[in-house]
Amino acid sequence: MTDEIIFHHYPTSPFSEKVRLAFGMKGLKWRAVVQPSIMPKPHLTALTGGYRKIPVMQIGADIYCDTQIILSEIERRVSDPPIMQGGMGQAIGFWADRVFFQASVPLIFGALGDKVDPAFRKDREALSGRPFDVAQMKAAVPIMREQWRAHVGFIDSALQSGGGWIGNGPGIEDIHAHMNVWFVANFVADEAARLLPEFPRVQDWYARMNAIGHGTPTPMTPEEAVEIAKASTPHDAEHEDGHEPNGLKPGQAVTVMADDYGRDPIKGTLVASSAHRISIARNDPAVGDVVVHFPRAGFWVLPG
Ligand SMILES: N[C@@H](CCC(=O)N[C@@H](CS)C(=O)NCC(=O)O)C(=O)O
Repeated sequence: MTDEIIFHHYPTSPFSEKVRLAFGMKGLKWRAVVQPSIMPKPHLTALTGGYRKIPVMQIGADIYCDTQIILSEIERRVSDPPIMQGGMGQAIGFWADRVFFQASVPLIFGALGDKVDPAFRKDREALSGRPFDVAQMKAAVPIMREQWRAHVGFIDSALQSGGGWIGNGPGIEDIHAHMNVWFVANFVADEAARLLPEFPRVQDWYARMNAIGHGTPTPMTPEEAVEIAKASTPHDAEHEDGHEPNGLKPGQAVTVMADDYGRDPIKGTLVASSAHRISIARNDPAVGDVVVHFPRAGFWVLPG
């Protein structure tokens, strides 16, 4: 029961689509908790300690924030079939999540223009710390269209080496590369219809990726997810990393925050750390004792 994968997401979230595809590649059963796409998200932030982004994976009282750590945890728990065989899979995620994503966002919201809900705009201004300027995004569409095309061109080059997948088989490289194509194709289909036909190999790969599906989700309410955390005990044991560059040690109070947007600080006590992961313990009356796991790349860890 406590090993059940609980996935906090919403259907239109492109970052969630990465993980849903990983569930599909591994044929997994999972529980789907739909969270709001704007604040407040009281059940989610009680579990995470303030991290508000989507998706979040929960297994009992262990909470995994960010697709980087979620994908590696899925691979660690369910190794068959493997989806992380290539060495640079996670690094490709940085390309997809940052520079490629930054070309997709104005392409989408520039096209949607005034149809974007004012409450959503306000929320995204708070998330990014910048104005959600639809006119500016609209003006940027021609430039971003060229950028987006060039990034799809990278996918096409990767597919040229044969095999039909970016890495050795369907895997994490494909999952990361797929995200922005899916995002644009789902929100501004005419833009995808304009740009993708130049790349028939990408179109073919995109259709095969979509056919992988999402495994088998069954719904769960946010309230139920919180109750499961409360009734469970986190699994991670304390582990001191002798290579911590700044000497962080288990038992120390730390604050973890994303380095890009949604930089809400999450406070806790260090349980374990490595080059790839930091795990912090926290207690909240609503959820009891939980351990929250973050990646290291793309997150800052501050003492105190
Ligand atoms: N680095 C994060 C990025 C996640 C992210 O930006 N998610 C978007 C949704 S796809 C988000 O949280 N937007 C704000 C929100 O949904 O409240 C990851 O890889 O999980």
